[in-house]
Amino acid sequence: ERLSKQSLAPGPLRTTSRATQHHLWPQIEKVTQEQIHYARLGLGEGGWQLFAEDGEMKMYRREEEIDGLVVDPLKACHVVRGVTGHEMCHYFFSPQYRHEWEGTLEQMTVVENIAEDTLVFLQIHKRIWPASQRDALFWSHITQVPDQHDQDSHNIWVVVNHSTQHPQHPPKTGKYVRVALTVCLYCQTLVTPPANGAELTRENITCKITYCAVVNPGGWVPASALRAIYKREYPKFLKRFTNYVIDQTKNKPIYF
Ligand code: 6CM
Repeated sequence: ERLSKQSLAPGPLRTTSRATQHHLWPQIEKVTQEQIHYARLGLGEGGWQLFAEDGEMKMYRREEEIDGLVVDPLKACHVVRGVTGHEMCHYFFSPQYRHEWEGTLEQMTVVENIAEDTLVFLQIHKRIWPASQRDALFWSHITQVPDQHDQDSHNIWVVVNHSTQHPQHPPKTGKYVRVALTVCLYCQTLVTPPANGAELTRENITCKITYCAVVNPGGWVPASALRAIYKREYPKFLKRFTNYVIDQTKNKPIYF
C-alpha cells in the first residue's frame, strides 16, 4: 500500500523522510532535482575538456572564473564493477566512513541531524600549499531517484551536498576561508542476470557513476595553483573513494 502511494506521488523526489518538514527542505528538493538533471546531461554541449583519465574514469572541467576566482565546474564519469549505486551513495553520505576515504579532511562534525537521509556537516580541510586553510559547511541529502524511463526501477541513487549557513557556525574569519560547494554523486546500478537462473553475485553488477562538483574557493588562490590542486586532488579522490567501496563491500551481501 505504502509503495503504491509512493510511486503515484507527483514530482521526481518521493521521500517520506522527516526532512520534508525542515525549513531547508524547499532548497534541498530544488537543488537535488537540478543536480539530477545536470548529472544526466551529456558532455556534448558546454565545452567540457578532458583533463584526467585512468581506465574507465574520465574527468572533464570547464574553465570558469567569478570575480577572478577559479570556480571550474567538474564532471567525472566512472564505471565500477561489483558494487551497487546504493552502496556507493551509502559510503559517500555516511559520516562514520568519511575519514577513511576523504584525503583532504582534517576534522568533520555533524552539526545538525535533519533526518536519516539529511545531515549538515562542518568540515575543516587540510591546508594545501599555497592556499589558506579552508572549511566547508553544507547539507547532504541521499535519495533514490526514479528512472525517467522506468518509474518502477529502484536502481539509481544520488547524494547531493550544498553549502549552507548555520547560526552556531559562522565562518571563522582569520582562521579558515569558507568554500562554497555544490557536489552531486549520481549512481546507476546495471545488472546482467546470470545464465540459467544461477544466483546473482557481485560479478553480475556494475555501477555507473557521474560525479559533478563546483567549488568556489571563497578567497583568492592563484588560478594556476588552484587548477594544479584540482588536477591532482579530484582523480585521487574518485579512485580512492571507489576502491574503498569495492574493498568494504566485497565480502558482504549485495545491498541494492
Ligand atoms: O565530494 C567530495 N567530498 C565530500 C565529502 O567530504 C564533500 C566535500 C567537499 C569539500 C570540497 C572542498 C575541498 C577543499 C579541499 C582543500 C583544497 C584547499 C585549497 C584550494 C581551495 C579550494 O562534497 C570530494 C571532494 C574532492 C575535492 C578535491
